Amino acid sequence: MIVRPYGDTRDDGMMQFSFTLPIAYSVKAADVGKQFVEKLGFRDVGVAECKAIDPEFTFYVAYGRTETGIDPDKVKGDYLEVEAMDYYAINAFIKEHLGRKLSVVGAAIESDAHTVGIDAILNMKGFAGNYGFERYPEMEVVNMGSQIPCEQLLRTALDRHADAILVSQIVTQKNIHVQNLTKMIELLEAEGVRERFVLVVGGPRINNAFAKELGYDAGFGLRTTPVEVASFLAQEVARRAKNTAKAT
Ligand code: B12
Repeated sequence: MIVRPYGDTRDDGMMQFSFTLPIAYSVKAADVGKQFVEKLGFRDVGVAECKAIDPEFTFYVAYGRTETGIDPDKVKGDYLEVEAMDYYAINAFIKEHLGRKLSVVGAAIESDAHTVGIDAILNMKGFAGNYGFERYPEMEVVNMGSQIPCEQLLRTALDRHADAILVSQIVTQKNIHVQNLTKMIELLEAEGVRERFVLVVGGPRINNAFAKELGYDAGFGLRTTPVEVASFLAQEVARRAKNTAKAT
């Protein structure tokens, strides 16, 4: 079924925009913004806000109508599909299927100094009303913080016999995250230990398809909660343990 943006009534196609143009505010600034949105193909355009934010920049809030719709069922992608479990179910699952603690080492790697994302997943207090991994009795967690060289992260993961390595990348300017994330993969491969770990990356501009492309096992984006990541890890580590047991 095709759906369209909803403003006031179903299928009215109304959308709101906010953007900045590098022009000084003047009497014609509102028209410049309006015509810009019309050029994008929107009808019934209105400019609700038009303000100088600097002598050479004008900020806009505008709205407009589109005829374009989308069929959500036709959207295909590489999404991470994991059975959702809660905190209690995850701990019980690890106990039953692994019979030992699930060990995790995480860090924001290389130049990235942002700790809040990785803390949201690992710290006891967690994120959005969701306990972080340190609170899980069936998990063993090392949170190394930020600006951790890949070599140091790998060394710790090997020393701790970790099941999973969690990498955070927040800064994406000039594709620095691609360089850092590729470095981690290349290091794991060069050391011959890539298959030893479930390798996960997260950050506001990460998604599962992108993570897979780079050679990671899973990727998590904006507003990820610890329980989503823990559900994936518990199931994936248990699946690998079962395969190893079968093979031996
Ligand atoms: C706080 C902050 C800082 C603090 C960080 C302090 C700290 N101890 O972390 C300081 C001041 C140090 C900082 C510095 C810089 N920052 Co800064 N910072 C922010 C800010 C305001 C908030 C980030 C944050 O804490 N978000 C809250 C957390 C909970 O969200 P999150 O990080 O997205 O994490 C969630 C998910 O992404 C995911 N996730 C994240 N990591 C992981 C890992 C795993 C394994 C998993 C599963 C999930 C996961 O789960 C988390 C919970 O849902 C953002 C803007 C913003 N509003 O987002 C800019 C922002 C991230 N910073 C930015 C920049 C550019 C910088 C600097 C380069 C600025 C400069 N020129 O010096 C430096 C970089 C320094 C460096 N070497 O990295 C840009 C990045 C732009 C880009 N695309 O590259 C942003 C977006 C601001 C902006 N709009 O320009 N920053």
